[in-house]
Amino acid sequence: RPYEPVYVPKGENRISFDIPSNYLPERYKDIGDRILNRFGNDALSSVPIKNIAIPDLSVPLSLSRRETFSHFLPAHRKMATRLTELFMGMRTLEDLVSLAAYCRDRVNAQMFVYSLSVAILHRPDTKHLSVPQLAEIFPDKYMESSIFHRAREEANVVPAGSRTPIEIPLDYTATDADPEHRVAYWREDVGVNLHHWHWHLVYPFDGPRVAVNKDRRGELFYYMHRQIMARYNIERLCNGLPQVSRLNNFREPIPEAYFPKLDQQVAGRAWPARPSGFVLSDINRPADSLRFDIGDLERYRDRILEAIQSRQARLASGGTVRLDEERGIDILGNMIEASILSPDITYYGDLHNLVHMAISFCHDPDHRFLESFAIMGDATTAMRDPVFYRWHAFVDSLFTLFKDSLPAYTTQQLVFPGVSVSDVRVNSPGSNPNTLNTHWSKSDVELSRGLDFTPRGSTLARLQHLNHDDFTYTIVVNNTNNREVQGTVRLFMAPKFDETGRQMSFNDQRMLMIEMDKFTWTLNRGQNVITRQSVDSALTIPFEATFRNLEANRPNSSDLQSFDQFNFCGCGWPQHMLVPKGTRQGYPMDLFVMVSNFEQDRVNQAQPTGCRDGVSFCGLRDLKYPDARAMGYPFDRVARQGVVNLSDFLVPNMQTQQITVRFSGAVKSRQSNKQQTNNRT
Ligand code: CUO
Repeated sequence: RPYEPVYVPKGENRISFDIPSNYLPERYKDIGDRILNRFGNDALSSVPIKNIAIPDLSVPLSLSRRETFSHFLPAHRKMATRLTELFMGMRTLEDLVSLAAYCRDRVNAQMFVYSLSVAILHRPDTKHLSVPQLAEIFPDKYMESSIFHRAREEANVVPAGSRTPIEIPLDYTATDADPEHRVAYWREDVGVNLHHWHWHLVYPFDGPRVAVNKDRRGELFYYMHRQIMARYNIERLCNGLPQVSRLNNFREPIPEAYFPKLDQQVAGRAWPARPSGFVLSDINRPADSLRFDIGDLERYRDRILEAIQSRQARLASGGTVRLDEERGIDILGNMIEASILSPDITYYGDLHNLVHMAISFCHDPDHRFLESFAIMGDATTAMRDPVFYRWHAFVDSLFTLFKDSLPAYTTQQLVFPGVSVSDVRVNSPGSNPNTLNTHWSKSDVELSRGLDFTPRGSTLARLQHLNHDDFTYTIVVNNTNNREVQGTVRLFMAPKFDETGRQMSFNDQRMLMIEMDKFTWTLNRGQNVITRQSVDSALTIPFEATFRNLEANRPNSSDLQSFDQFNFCGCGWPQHMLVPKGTRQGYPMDLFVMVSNFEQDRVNQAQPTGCRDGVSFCGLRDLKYPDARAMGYPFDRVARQGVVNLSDFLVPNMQTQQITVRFSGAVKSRQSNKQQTNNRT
C-alpha cells in the first residue's frame, strides 16, 4: 500500500511521511510527484524523512514482497535477522525512521513489520513505544476473509463516522459436527493469538544476541506454553472434550483437521487447509532452502530424551553442561525450541520449530504444487489450529519428564514461618459468593489501518468472544511474627474433577493449575485482609489493549482520543480470557492461594519503568524475571511423599476454596471499563 498516509483514529488527524524522491521504488519514480502529493491537504501533519545513505539490503530483499513470511523458516529468519540488525544499528531515531520509510515499500511486508517491531522493542530510544497492534495491520491473519469484501463495500458507500461494524459470527471455521470445534472460540480468539505473536516478538529465538539472550528465556518458553496447554485443557474439559493427546509418533496420521478460512491478503491466496488423517513427510523445498527428514526429527527427539535422562547436555564448544535443578529447565527450553542459545544446535537440532514447519508443509512437502506453509508455520496464526496443542502437548511432556525427575519440594521449601492463610474467596458483584460468571461479549477491532481502500476512515470488525464479570479476591492472612513481613501472593486454580467425574489426584491436578495472579504484599503483625481485583492480574493486559471499547467507539469521541495516548503493553494474556468458560450447570474448580516468603522470592534489581502488565508470562523489559522461584512454583514438581490430593499438599501458608464457574450463554456488554491500575510491584 504505497504512500497511504497512516490513519490515526484520533479525530480526523492524518499523518503523511515526506519521503525524499530518491526513496521511491523504480516503478513509481516517473510519477513520484503525483504519488507524493496524492493526499494534498488531507494530510494534516507531515513527518519529514531524512535522506540517508541506505545500507546494503540485499539479504532481506531476497524474499519477494508477495511471499508469505515465517520466522519459523530458517531462510526467512536469516533475512529478518539481517534487517533487524540494520534497524537496531541505526545511530539515531531519525535514521531509523528514514531506513524504515525506505524499506516499507521494498521489503516483504510481514518481514518488515516483524523486524521493525523487534527493533522497536529492543532499541534504547524506542523501547517506550508500543508496537502497533498486529490485528490492525494484518487483520487478514485474525479474521475470516469474507469480511474484507464487506468492509470495502461499506467503506465505498458509507462515509466514515456512519459506517456500521462488520459482524463476524462466532462459528465460521466449522460446525459442532467436528468435536474440536467446540473450543474454536478459544483457539481463534484474537487476544489469545495476539498474545502469542507478541510473546515470540519479545522472546525471539534468533536474531541479534541482545534480543535473544534474556534472563530465563528458555524457562519462560516452557512455562508460558505449559500454561497455554493447561488453559486449553481446562477449556476442553468444560466443553466435554478429553485433554489433548500428544504428537509423539511423527509417522502416524494426524486426526485433527483444520480449514482456516483466512486469506493471505499480501499473497492473494487462501491459507492451506488440512483434512483429517494427514501424515507428515520428509520436507524438501529448495525454494524455501528447507530440507529435513522425519528421521532427523526422530534423531533430535531421541538425543533430547537422552539429555533429559542423563541430566546433561553436550556443548557445541566441547564438554557437557549439567541439567541441574536451577538451570536445567532453561537450557532445555532453549534446546527444544530451539533458540540460538541451544547448547548444541547441530546435535539437538531445531525440533519444536521444525515440527511446526513439517506440519505446515504436510500438504505440499516437496513444493510440487507451489503451495506455501499452512497456519502452523506462523506464530501469528498457529494457535488457531487444533494440531498446535497436539504438538505442544508433546513438547510439554519433554519438560515434564525433566521436571518430574527432580526431587519434590520439601515442606521447608514451601512454608513461610509465622504466616498462615485462614481464608480465600472470590466475589463478583450481584452474584453468589465463590462463583465466577462468564458470558459472551461483542467487541470491535479497527480494520482501516490494515486494508487498502478509499475513502479512508474508521471501519470496524465486531467479534464475539468469551468474557467474564470482574471479580475480587479476598484473602485472610495471619502474621504471628513480631514484625512486618513481605509475602508473595500466588493464586492458581484447577478443575476439581477429571473427565470421568473422579476427584483429581494432586499430580493430575497440578498439571492443570493455571496461574491467575501473583503480587507482593506487606503483612502487618496480626490479621491482614487482602483484597485484589481480577483486572489487576499479573498475567493480563487490559481489555482495551485488544479491543476498541464498544461504547466509546464513535469517531471524535474523547475516549477514542485517550485510547491512542495509552501506552499498552502488547505481550500479556488478554483480560477477557482470564477465566475458563465453565459450564451452564456451574463447573467446580479449586482456587488455591499461597503466600510465600518474599525474602526467598526477591530478585534484587531496579524498579521497572514503563510496561508492567502481563509480567507472569512476559517478564519485564531489560530486567530479570521478577520471581526467583522456579516458574510454576509450587506446582512444577511432583508430590512429596504422602501427598495424594491437593488437601494433603497444603501447609499453613496455603489455602483453597471450591469455586464454581458458571457460563450464562448470553451476550452481555462489558460490565466495567476499568483500566488496570498498575499497582502491582
Ligand atoms: Cu509458541 Cu510453538 O512456540 O508456537
